[in-house]
This record gives sequence, C-alpha cells and structure tokens, in this order.
Amino acid sequence: MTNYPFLSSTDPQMLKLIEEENQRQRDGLELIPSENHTSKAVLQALATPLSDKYAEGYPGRRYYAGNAVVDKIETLVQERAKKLFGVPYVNVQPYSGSPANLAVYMATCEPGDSFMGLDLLSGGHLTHGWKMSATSKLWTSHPYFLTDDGAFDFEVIRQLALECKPKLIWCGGTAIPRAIPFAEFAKIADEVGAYLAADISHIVGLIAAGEHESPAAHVHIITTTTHKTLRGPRGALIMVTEKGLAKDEKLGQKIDKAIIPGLQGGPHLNTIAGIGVALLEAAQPEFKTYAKQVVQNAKALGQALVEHGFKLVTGGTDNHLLLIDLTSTGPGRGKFLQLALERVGLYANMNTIPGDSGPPLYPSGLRLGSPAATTRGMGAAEMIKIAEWIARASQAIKNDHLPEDKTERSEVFKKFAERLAGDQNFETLRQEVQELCGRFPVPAIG
Ligand code: DSN
Repeated sequence: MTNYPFLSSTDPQMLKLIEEENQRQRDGLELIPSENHTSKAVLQALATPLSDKYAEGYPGRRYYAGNAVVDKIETLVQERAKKLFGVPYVNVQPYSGSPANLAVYMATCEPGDSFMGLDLLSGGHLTHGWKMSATSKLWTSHPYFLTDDGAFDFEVIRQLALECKPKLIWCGGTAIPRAIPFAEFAKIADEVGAYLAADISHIVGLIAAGEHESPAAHVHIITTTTHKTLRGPRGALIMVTEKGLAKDEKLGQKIDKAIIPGLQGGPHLNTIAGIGVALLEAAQPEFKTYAKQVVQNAKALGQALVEHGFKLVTGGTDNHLLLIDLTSTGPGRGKFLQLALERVGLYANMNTIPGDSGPPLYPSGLRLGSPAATTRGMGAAEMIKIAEWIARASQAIKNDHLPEDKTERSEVFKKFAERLAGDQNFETLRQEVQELCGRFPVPAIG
C-alpha cells in the first residue's frame, strides 16, 4: 500500500525511486549537520497548487494577476519571521542560501568592492568569497581564517579589515562547532564602517529557540537557509535588523530589488508557504525542547567520540555540529570514514578542518551533527551507540591509506567501496544501525 496513489498510477518508475529513497532515510541515520527531517505539515504545504502560480514582485505590487491570496500568504510568512527573529524587515523569496547571500552583495557593494568572509577551508561557505565562487569573481574577497585549533583571532581579523577596508563582512559558516561571537565582529565592522552580515544557516533553529545568541542586536543583515536546524523546506530568508535600517534606511528595499529583478524571477510560493509552517512550528514550546536536545545530543556524541579516542576540533561543541580531526591517522581519512559509515547507513560528510594538511578533495575531517537524529526522537543513549559504531567502522579501516600518486586514488576508493560491500562485519554493523533506526521513525514517512 503506497502513500502516493496518484504517482503509483501515473509514474510508477518515479514512485519506485521515491520509495527507495524513503526506505534509505528510514533504515539509516542522517548525521550531516545541515540536514534534517521536515514535518508532515511542511511537506503538505509543499505539495500544493501554490507551486503553479507566478507572483513576480512583492505583496501588493505584483506583475501578474491572481495574486490576492498569495499576497496574504507571503505577508503572513514575513510577519512570522519578523516576530520569531525580532527583526523589522524580511525577504522570504530567496530560492536558497546562495542566491540570498548574492543578494546581500548586490544590496551593499558595487562590483569589485572588497569584502571579508571566513575561508571555505576554515569552515566558511562558497558564497563567503571562495575563489571559485561568483562572489570572488564579481567582488574582491579577503578571506580570514580560523586558527589551527578552531578559534577566531580577532586581532588578525581586525588588522585585515583595517587594511582592506571592506564594504561587507560575513560572520557564520558551515563547520564552526563553537558559538559565534557576533559582538566581536560588530566592533570590527563598526570601526571600519562595513556592513556586517551573519549567515546563520546552520544555527538558525538554535537561535529561534534561544539556544544560541541572536545576532539581531549586532549585525545589519541576517541570512539563513530554512531547511537545516529550522526544519523547513529548502529555501532562505534575508533579514535586515534595526541596526541595519539605522545604517541605511533603504537597505530593505535594496535587498528586495536585488532578489527581483536582480537575481530571481517568480518566487516559489509553495516553498514560502512551507517556510511559514516551519516558522510557526519553530515558535512552539516543543521546538525549544527540540533545540535544547539537539545541543545536548551533539555534546553527548562528542563526549562519547572523545572517549573512543577521537580528536575533535576545539575539543567539543556548543551547538549541533562536531568536526572530527583525523589528521593523526594520515591524509584523506575523512573520505575513507565517510564511505565506511555510508556502507552501514550512517551519513556524515568529509570536511576540511582548520589548517588542514590534506588535499582539499581528500580532507582530514569528518563533519557530524545531531539535528536529524534528534528530530527522530533520539537521545544521549543513542548518541553513545552511534559513537561506538563510528569507532568500530574507523577501527576496521585503519590500514587503508591515501596513495601519494594521484592517479591511483580513484581506483583505491573504488576497491575500498567494493571490499566494504562484501564485508560481513560491515553488514552486521548495517543491520544494527537499521534495527535502531526502525525504533525511531522519520516523522513524515514513518
Ligand atoms: N551545503 C551546506 C552545508 O552542508 O553546510 C552549506 O550550504
């Protein structure tokens, strides 16, 4: 009996693949810290005819006809976001985090202007100025770095800002296990007259629930995706704070113009409705309990990993995310361990660590997070079990090493995956993972 009767009759081939993916999600565990599981209510909003409507423009000023209802929807979502994050202005239309961040450049910088962001390999994001990103081709990127032990060195960051006189400074990132000191960034941005933008995509749910300090009092602009710790659909928000409007009263309008006509066409209204549902859910007391548990679980997982002998960047975590430093076991260990865990249904991702000595495609770190497991109802006892599984998988591959000769690498990883596929110990581990996951259903699919 399928949950998708219409797909079943119209496109059984697609249905089969969707059900395969549902089964993969049920049987395994998403430990990638940027992933989560939405509620059934969020998924229901996504699967509505709102997807069929064009609505270029903003509530009350659309290019196409027939937008009286979607005006009400977009306004409702804006109001929910403003209330939850304590900001006077929000744009709910960015298709995802990258266009949201691009819009911030367009609203605050002229082409070629200098800006600063955390280097990708230190835990920043592509759109914070990575050399391959449009952001560093259209504007002038001056990256700052974490110290080798994962800390911000504010004296070095300040010196860089004094030298390059950025128009815009980004704070936030994708692999920062500790709290982000927004006030320290604000001192520097204010001293050099730069806009300060916080990309809170990873920690947004923790901020909404009061488990991480809000940047609203310190920064001018906040961007966030909506599908990570916020547990909404894939989308994004751009918010302007009171401080942002005090710096430039037209900043909100500039952001609006940067989104459309600057970067995007019609907004994805079904996604916007889904974001609205997620914002409502995030304002409930149950979400505060959830976010608290996310942090407790990440700490419990970190502690258990340390007890198994793993080294963590910064020694632990303040949030939902952990970064294992595998340097001592040789280069490329992040990739070996990611593949080994994938074999047993534990999905984590290889990641560079601050000061990584390995080649960027074969990083020395593994990034893990607790948001999705916590959504399934898991607690400290399950985190301890997960750490044990990671230790067993890691121990079983301790003799696999990255060849120095680059041409041999893809063959080595191919053989590695083939060997694991036929390995009975890994099969036993996979069954243990599946058995545990069976007791913690994925909310929207059971
Ligand atoms: N891909 C996201 C992450 O995994 O952190 C960042 O965009």
